[in-house]
Amino acid sequence: MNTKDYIAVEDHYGAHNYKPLDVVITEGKGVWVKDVDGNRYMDFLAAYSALNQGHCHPRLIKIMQEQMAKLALTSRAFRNDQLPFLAKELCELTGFEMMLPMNSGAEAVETAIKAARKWGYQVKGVKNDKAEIIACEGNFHGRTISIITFSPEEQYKQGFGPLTPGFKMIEYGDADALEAAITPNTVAFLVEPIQGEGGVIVPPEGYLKKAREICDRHKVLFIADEIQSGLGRTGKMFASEHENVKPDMITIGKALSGGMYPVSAVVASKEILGVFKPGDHGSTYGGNPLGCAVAREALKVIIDEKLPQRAQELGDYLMQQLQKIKSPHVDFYRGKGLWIGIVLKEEANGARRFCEALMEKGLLCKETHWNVIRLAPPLIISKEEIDWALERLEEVLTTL
Ligand code: IF1
Repeated sequence: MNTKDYIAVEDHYGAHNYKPLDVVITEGKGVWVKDVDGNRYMDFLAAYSALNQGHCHPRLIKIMQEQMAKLALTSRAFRNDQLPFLAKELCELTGFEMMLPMNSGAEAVETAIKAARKWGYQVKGVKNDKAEIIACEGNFHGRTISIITFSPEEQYKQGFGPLTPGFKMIEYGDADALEAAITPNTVAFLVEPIQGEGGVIVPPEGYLKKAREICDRHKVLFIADEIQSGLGRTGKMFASEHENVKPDMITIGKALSGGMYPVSAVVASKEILGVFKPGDHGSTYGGNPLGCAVAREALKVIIDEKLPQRAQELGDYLMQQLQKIKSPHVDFYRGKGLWIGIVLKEEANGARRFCEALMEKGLLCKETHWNVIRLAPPLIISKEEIDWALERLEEVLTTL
């Protein structure tokens, strides 16, 4: 079987809710992957930052193998001996008091929404069923019905109604809009410190700090969705740290398991996560010993290998080198750490064809929106590997 055959089978039996680049990957190690035809590529997307530790990190393989041979799942009907440690270590890392484990990112966001609403009724005193949550234009928080309710992308919600009441949208990066949108029923402001799907959008300096102050003044919870921006990607452990902002709640996912297995979590204070009583919320796999064991090791790898610091230094280097490329197609570059959007001019005719050309040269990345090439390599990447990628980027950006 070759690439064509695999694609034919998938297109026949698999639902067509994606249009991936036509590369069928069969092996991965570090920043490198191999396809079924034996071609080698550098992965410059890292599964949307789930692979900050790189493909198949040896420490994560080892812990997975050990733990799965010992105990993989108990459900939360019983306790297991890994969850206490992940809870403690994640709280110590983030400076929060409590965590609640789930699996996918969307589930963590749903959990945060439920916690915020219940907190609104029990602590803030909002009347039952009146809670409002404010989200931003350009956001991406997942695919559940409630979350797509406040998606800015028509396609994500078209045909999936009826949607969920209780959400409001405001402009991203505009703190005054936040203040204006708050009512006595507002329980939370949900925001990505840097928007991923939005096109790697870094908000104006001081925005998060101002939003934090506004939330404090109105007793509104500040929820940072760090599922993509967290765990080192932007040069800090969490992107909110760039403005010294401490959210009331953080959603974490993706790299929490280093690509091994879906593990997500919400961290917050006891006042907030304490609203959950036995039976209020849960998940069969959430908090399972395999997921907890791999998450514990994934966090240790991020710390031991100084991935935030690497993202900072190598991200600065990548940005500097990109700026030197004289391309007729590039409008500008934006981003933070090892998370960069190459914004193309309107005349460039979209980012997709650039991603296809880069793939031909052995570099895998993915467009976002129509005109942004997003770069987000594993954070374990070396400077030499970045130079290798830069050669391909320069070639494609100057000759296509
Ligand atoms: C797909 C995007 C990235 C996220 C933030 C929650 C979630 C995500 C900030 C939900 C997920 C993923 C989903 C994936 C593609 C990807 C994505 F382009 F769609 F927006 F990364 F930029 N919060 N983002 O970025 O987490 O439930 O997926 O585990 O194909 O939908 P999930």
